[in-house]
Amino acid sequence: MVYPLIIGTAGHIDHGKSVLVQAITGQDPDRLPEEKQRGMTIDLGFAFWGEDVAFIDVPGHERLIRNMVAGVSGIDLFLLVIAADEGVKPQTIEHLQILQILGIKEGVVVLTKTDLVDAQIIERRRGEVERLLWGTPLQGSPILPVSALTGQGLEELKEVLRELLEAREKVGEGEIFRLPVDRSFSIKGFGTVVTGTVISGRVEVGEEVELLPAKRPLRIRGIEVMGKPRPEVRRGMRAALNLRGIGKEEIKRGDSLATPSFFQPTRRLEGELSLLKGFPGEVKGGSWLKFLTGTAEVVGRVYPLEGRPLRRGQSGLVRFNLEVNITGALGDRFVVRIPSPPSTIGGGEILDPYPPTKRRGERLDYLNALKGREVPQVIRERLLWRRSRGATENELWQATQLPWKLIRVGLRELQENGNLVRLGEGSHYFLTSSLLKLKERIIDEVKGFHRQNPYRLGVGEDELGHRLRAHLELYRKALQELLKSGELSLHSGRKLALSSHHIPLSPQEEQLKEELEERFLKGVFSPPSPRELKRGDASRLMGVLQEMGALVPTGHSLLFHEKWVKRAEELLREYVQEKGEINLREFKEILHTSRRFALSLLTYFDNQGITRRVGEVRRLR
Ligand SMILES: Nc1nc2c(ncn2[C@@H]2O[C@H](COP(=O)(O)OP(=O)(O)OP(=O)(O)O)[C@@H](O)[C@H]2O)c(=O)[nH]1
Ligand SMILES: [Mg+2]
Repeated sequence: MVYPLIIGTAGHIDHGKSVLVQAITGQDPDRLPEEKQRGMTIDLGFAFWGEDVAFIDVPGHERLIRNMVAGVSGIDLFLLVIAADEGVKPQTIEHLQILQILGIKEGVVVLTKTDLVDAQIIERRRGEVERLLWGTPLQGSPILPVSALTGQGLEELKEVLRELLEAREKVGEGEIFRLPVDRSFSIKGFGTVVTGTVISGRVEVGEEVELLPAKRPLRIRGIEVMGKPRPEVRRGMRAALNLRGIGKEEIKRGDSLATPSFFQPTRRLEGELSLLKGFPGEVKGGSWLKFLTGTAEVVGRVYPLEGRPLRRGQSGLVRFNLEVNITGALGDRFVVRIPSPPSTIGGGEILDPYPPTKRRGERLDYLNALKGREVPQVIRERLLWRRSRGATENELWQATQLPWKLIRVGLRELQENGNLVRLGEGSHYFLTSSLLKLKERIIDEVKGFHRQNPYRLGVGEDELGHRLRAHLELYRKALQELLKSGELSLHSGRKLALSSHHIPLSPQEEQLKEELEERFLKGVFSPPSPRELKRGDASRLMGVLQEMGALVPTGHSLLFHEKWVKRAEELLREYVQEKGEINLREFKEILHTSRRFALSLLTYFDNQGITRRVGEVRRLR
């Protein structure tokens, strides 16, 4: 089958678009009774031309621009219709601008109703149209005189359209399925049907899709393309999808169907806005606008990001804060309009559909990288912003919406240049500079800790990690490097200290400390009472001994030397392994000590998870 293509009409009201579509296809695109009665198009009309071409017919009325934009988003060729008797009119110009903004460059201009004018006028109109197109990407498009009434010129027009269709390149599919809905209706005994043009990816009958921005899962019951049932539909095709489990009023123009869980609903987005040359005003921070993308139209405020208002003919990076959620992706085109006088003032391309809440200067580098599709630069900027939190390949893909393959290539390039570190079984990426920064921050924090706690050995590893809020993998990597290089040391109790750090003790204090330790060593399982010792310097030095792990606080405000705690544990284990359990009296007897000391140690072992208390006895865990 030839690749299906879509031709969209454009042009001023009553200039003969619908009649021309009917003359070409034999089908009347005006389907609503009201349209037939009033002789004007209100909503989008559709007609098939042979096996593989569809026409989307749009209304020309200035108040129906929204429908026009919805119709021509996703078309392959335009058919700009200008009545030869009237010539170029306001919506001729506006529709032309919208085609330009949406990036639709290929198509045909038809001078229609030629039966109403003489040859001289036709030539004058041709000159007018050439001037209109001059300097736009549409310059050089064929201009064909036709009369839908007499059929004059119709064959030539069809011929030119066929040639253009054949020359169209088949575009790549893209990874993610997306279809902006342009119509929703229900058919008796069939359920809800929506129509639209697939703008990326593909989908099959039976597949699950997600309704956006509602984020509701739906299943595809049936697919029709060009009026015929088909098992699947791909990018570029117009399709009617029969959906399971939803009423027609729950899905409307402006919604999208997509591969589940890739897109997020968003009301804040950033992109590049270009203003038309004819726009007399300026766009300042906070200006209200109508924002049209795909088949959606919403109201919102715009904020230029480069610190100056935008004027006619200018382009700049902007943020939109919309009133309601929409679905947007990198590369989606949008049109902006103002309500009074109602007119299109410009448009552009969405770059980041999910910017952070705050507008920061550093965002510009990121947006510019996205604009140029400089993949490694985009990844770098993104990771720079993520800092020590890093990102996975998947997160980068969803956040930037660049093709998966390009992200992979970009990551590899950055890694080969030494700009990236890949951690956690290779799934998490960080900038090398983030690792260096984190190492500096760790050193600073440890230094600060020493300054504030001179008599402590160091800061707890987990406590510091928590405070720094770094990704665990990166934190581990940073510590590992700092310990390896000898800048940091790890002490008992997983305490981190500068290797150069030592607790500042005078020779007298040092001696007193040794004496204290000696007393605890000599005490064995009957250590001295800390309360008695806690006088003057002794109290601080006992703190130092605890800090160093020499003294262990057990239960009931007692301290034992670390050596004897270990020994007590050994004796306890031996006993319990033989007897199955131990009670306080038995433990006291093995240790040759008092009830109070034995109980303190048992409580400690309970708390350490070594023993478990069962009634009057302890067992090993
Ligand atoms: N004489 C003559 N009249 C035509 C020709 N084509 C269209 N008309 C008439 O022009 C009027 C408008 O035609 P439509 O095709 O409905 O115009 P349209 O551009 O679709 O209008 P909207 O959809 O409302 O924007 C109708 O009364 C047609 O009969 C033509 O080639 N010759
Ligand atoms: Mg019409």
